[in-house]
Order: sequence, then C-alpha cells, then structure tokens
Amino acid sequence: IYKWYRSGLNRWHGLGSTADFQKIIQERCDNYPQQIWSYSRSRNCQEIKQAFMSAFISKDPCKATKEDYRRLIDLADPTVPCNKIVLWSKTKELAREYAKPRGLVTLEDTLLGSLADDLHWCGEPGSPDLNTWSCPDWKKDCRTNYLTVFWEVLSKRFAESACGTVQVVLDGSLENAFNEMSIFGRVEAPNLKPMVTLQAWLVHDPGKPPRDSCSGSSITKLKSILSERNVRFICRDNLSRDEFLGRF
Ligand code: C8R
Repeated sequence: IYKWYRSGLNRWHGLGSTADFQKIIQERCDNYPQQIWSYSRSRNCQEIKQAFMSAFISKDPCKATKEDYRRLIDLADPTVPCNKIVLWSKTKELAREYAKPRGLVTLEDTLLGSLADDLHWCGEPGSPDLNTWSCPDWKKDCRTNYLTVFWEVLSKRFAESACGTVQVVLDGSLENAFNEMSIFGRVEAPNLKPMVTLQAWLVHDPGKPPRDSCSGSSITKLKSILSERNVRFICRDNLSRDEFLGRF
C-alpha cells in the first residue's frame, strides 16, 4: 500500500499546487497596476498564462530547466530603473514594507514576480492537470523542481538587470545573515553587474538580539563574492525594525 501511495500523485514531500492556480494567475495579471506596465513587455494576460502553464504541464516535476521558462520570461522580463531594486533573504515582508513607501521595487512588484508570489505549482507526466496533492520539495525530492527553477531564472534576470545602488535586506537575528545556499546567495549576489553598489541592511527582529554583523564571517563571504565581480559594498548593521523602517 505504501508503494502505491508513493508512486501516485501523493509521492512528493512538498505542498501540492495551489487550488485555482490558473484563475489566480489570470486575475493577478488582469489586475497588475497600470503605472508599472513598463516592467513588463507584454500585457497579454491570456498569452502570459498560457506560457506559464505550458512551461510545466505534462512534464516530469523534477526535470525543470531554464529553457522551460524562456518563453514566459521573454514575455514579461523584469526591467526596473536604476537605484530602485530591493533584494532580500528571509525578510520578504520587511523588505516589501521598506520598499513600498519609498517607491522601491522588489521582485514581487514586477509582473511575473507578482503572479507567482506565494503560489505552488507542478504537473504530472502524461496529464493535462496540476498535481494538487503534492509537489517536489527542494531538499527531500529534487532541486530541479519547477518552483525553484522559476525563482532562480527570474531572480537571475532581476539581479543582472540592476544598476546603480541595489539594496538588500538581511535578517541580523540569524547566525548567518548571508546564506550562500539561498537564492540571494547563490543566484542574485553572483550575478550583479560590475560597478553596481550593493547596500546591505542587517535588521534584527523585535525582542531578539542581533547575532550577525557586517564584520561577521557570513558577510565577509558576501564581500569576497562581490569584490571578485567589482561590485562595491556598503553595510549597515545593528538596526532594529523601527530604525530601519524610519519609525523611531
Ligand atoms: N526571490 C526568491 N524567492 C522568492 C521570491 C523572490 O522574489 N518571491 C517568493 N515568494 N519567493 P528566502 P532567498 C519564494 O530563503 O532564497 C528573489 C520562493 O519559493 O527567504 O534568498 C528576491 O529577489 C523561494 O524558494 O530567500 C530575493 O532577493 C523562497 O520564497 C531573493 O530572491 C525564498 O525565500 C530571495 O530568495
């Protein structure tokens, strides 16, 4: 019985596809705010939705490639003006709270980032449907799953496109505020263009002491990745949430 169970739609260890995935994509696309159209090339939501679905439907959910997403990314490449990009790692909500009133942009503000934010999706070979029971988990099943590859491809484009000063919000309450295995660590930092300046903010949680700092070993590792690429680095640590958000 266990064997049957694990060979069916339930065999993966991650959350299954979000219910109404297609409908949510369509709605988010239709409601994407007009004033930031310029971040995407195409406003044809039908076409975007179809490109998204055909990237993974009927395919082995552990065999995602960058090429699978090429058509989708080409329809809505993230392009943001210089000095406006905010990256983050383990701090999505805080980064968004910081970015919004300042007119800065996280990947979730671009069309494709907003479509996929907080959703899960995978298909099943030989089936036209999404697997709503389970999808591969990064650690327990496979790294080349469609969710991970999507964020890697999109984050790489986002980081490569950045110019001027790029900011990154890191969690200073963690032992390693910079994690080389995160998407920021393995995809974004190593793909910033030479001459970009990265401004890092180490913000600690309310009620928690700061555990990492600009002179700690994880940030030293980040510095070395950046200096190889001629990316300048500025770092500010020991910030509380309120200090960082400008509320004293
Ligand atoms: N980025 C990556 N992952 C994203 C994402 C995004 O914009 N938006 C969502 N919802 N996700 P983490 P990280 C999901 O470990 O790995 C970009 C994905 O399922 O806290 O360093 C963004 O530009 C993904 O697996 O952060 C940002 O700068 C987790 O959230 C980095 O990459 C990643 O959560 C953040 O990626």
